[in-house]
Amino acid sequence: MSRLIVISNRVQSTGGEGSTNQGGLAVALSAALRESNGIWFGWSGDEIDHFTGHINFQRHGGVATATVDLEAQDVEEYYNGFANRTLWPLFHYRIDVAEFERGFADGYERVNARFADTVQPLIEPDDLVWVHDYHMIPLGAELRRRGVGNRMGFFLHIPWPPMRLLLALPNHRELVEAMFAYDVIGFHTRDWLDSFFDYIRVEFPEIYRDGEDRLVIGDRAVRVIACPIGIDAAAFRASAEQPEALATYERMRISANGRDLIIGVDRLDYSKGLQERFLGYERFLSSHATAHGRVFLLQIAPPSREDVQSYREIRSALDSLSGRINGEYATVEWVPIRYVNKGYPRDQLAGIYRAARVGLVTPLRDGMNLVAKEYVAAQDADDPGVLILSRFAGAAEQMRDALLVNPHSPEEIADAIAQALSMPKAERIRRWQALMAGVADQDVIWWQRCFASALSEPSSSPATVE
Ligand code: ADQ
Repeated sequence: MSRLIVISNRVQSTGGEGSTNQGGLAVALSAALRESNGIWFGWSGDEIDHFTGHINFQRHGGVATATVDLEAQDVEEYYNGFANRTLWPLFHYRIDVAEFERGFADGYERVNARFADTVQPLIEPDDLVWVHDYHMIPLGAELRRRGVGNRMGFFLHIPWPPMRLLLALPNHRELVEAMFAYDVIGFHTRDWLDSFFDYIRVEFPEIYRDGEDRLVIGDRAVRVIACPIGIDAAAFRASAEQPEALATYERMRISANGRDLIIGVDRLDYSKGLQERFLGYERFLSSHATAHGRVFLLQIAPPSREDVQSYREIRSALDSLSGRINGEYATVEWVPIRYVNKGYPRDQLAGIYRAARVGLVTPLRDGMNLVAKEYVAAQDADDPGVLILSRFAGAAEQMRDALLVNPHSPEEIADAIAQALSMPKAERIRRWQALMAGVADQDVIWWQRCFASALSEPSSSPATVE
């Protein structure tokens, strides 16, 4: 079995066996890394005065990690800049908040070159290299320039934008050309994959598409696959029945005091559609007076990326919107929105999901959205809640038995909330069983195998990118 080298912006907590705060991605990659005796490489999250390329090796829960520190200017231009102020908004269809600064693009290139210089000596001839996400798109090409001939794959965790949006990026061709250095490119959904092929057809007409999933570029082939990420379904389901989750569930039930709980859990990000969600809920309150005092929305949204202006703006917009709705509808004994700006440990989160009659997951765009899957996995099989899911989340491609809504439409959100709250138990159970079967079947280990098997199948001779 070949050794796996995983490269991502941040190395996630690889915990120990049974660590309950590990995300699904960390679980799947840690398992594969442990099995193959591999290494997970990335930025430490720390800053240093001058970049040295010094690698800090550690071992957590049997997984070897290798991290480097970056200079403040690198963090500003590469991470806060090109990754989070240019690519993230553009790839989430938010060209209005995307910023196109040459300094950001330069910093992005510089940091990818630094990562390549640093990680290259760790790569041995038979290793499989798996690069993750939009922070690292050009890394594969940088490694090829340094003579790395290994099988290399790239997985994008966020949407791939429609061609016409991508054209707004000044260096779009360079960015996409760099992707041809990989042997396998993975997206979550057919939708993102189709947008990628559309772009290639128009911008690189000389590239031949061989069948469904191969691009022939000169003397080599790149496989392009849709491989949707899942959660660690069995573990999440089990954690919803552990004492910590059950205690949280009980606390939620007592605090709900017979009212129906609608739950939202998201990083505080403009792509998650939080304002639209609050407006949809407000529409529900304005058109369903009988629900007043009988239902409440708990929105858990820990702030993220607060160094970026657009994130500070969304936070303050949500503060005032939740205040306005509560001001209008609250009574002395009922608050319609409980808005909490902090994160919770996963087992407590599982208990909160389980206590919720409705899971409201309404991003405007999302590569996948794991909260939708976690909500389903945490439910009580005999009395499950109802998932309301945005059509524009990658997860909607698999989760057809959710109530699918257009997150821009307050009426659709309001109608779906009303439908969910009055749904007969038999229908709730039928929908949940279908959703749970998919979540359990295509879990995060399935996803890891789906990508890793494409990566380990030789399909072309190693490339050298000039
Ligand atoms: P994210 O944008 O971070 O991920 P998502 O898929 O929803 O979005 O995952 C969020 C994770 O963070 C979930 O596991 C959730 O439980 C956790 N989380 C969120 N809020 C939390 C809170 N308040 N407390 C504790 N935990 C919280 C990116 C892409 C997604 C894609 C994933 C994986 O944007 O589209 O699904 O990568 O590929």
